[in-house]
Amino acid sequence: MAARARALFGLSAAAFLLSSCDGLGGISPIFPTPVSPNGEGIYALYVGISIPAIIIFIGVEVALLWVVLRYRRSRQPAGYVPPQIHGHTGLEVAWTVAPLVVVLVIAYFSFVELQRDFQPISNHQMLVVIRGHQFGWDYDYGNGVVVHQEGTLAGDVTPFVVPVNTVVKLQFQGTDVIHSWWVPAISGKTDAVPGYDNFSWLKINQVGSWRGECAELCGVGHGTMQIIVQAMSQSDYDQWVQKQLATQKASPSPSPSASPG
Ligand SMILES: [Cu+2]
Repeated sequence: MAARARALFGLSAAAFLLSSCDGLGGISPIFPTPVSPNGEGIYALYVGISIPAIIIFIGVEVALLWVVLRYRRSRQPAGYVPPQIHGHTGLEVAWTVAPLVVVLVIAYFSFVELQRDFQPISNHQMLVVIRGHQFGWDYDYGNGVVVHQEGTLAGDVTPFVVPVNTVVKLQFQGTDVIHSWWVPAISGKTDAVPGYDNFSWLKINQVGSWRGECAELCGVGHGTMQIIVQAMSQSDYDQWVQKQLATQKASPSPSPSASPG
């Protein structure tokens, strides 16, 4: 009976996990296909760490089970004492150095990736200032276009539009509390902190839309802070800019420096 209940629970948990893959507004629990060089770098790093980690985990667990079963007390003569290795210098050095090497290799590749992804780059073709607020994101293109986006769970949020094949420098600011901008297919989590600017960048080589969300608990509306990044061809993007300029001129929105409401 207990086994059946467990099986049922396992099945429903699996069904929930699979059904939530493309749920409204959420991001997939499965790694998306990266579409920006930094997203690709993060994915490669993740795979490069995970595969050796899984191999080491399986190796340790198999060795442990083998020792526990093969050398269990009931199979040894009464009063048996196994060979003692306490104080064995060679072994002590080996099992100190081996994990140290593993951790240093992970640290090195992680550090290189972080340096690549979160620098204020200077070879960009476009700069967008992304401001996190309670609860949504503003995208300031610096040419008069400011996309003011309010978070919602009732459908899709206003997308952050970029042209394809363009290096876009991203400058992050927080207008009230700390938020974190995260689109897994494109970049790592970047905190939007009041009074301190963080930087990242993106370069998307295909037309499409990718989802993300705020990754820093920032208040009651945190769950509504969805992100949609939409990459357009350069000509579509230029048209989009003209349309934004026209509508913003028709109904001027409050300047981004206005006090948060
Ligand atoms: Cu937030």
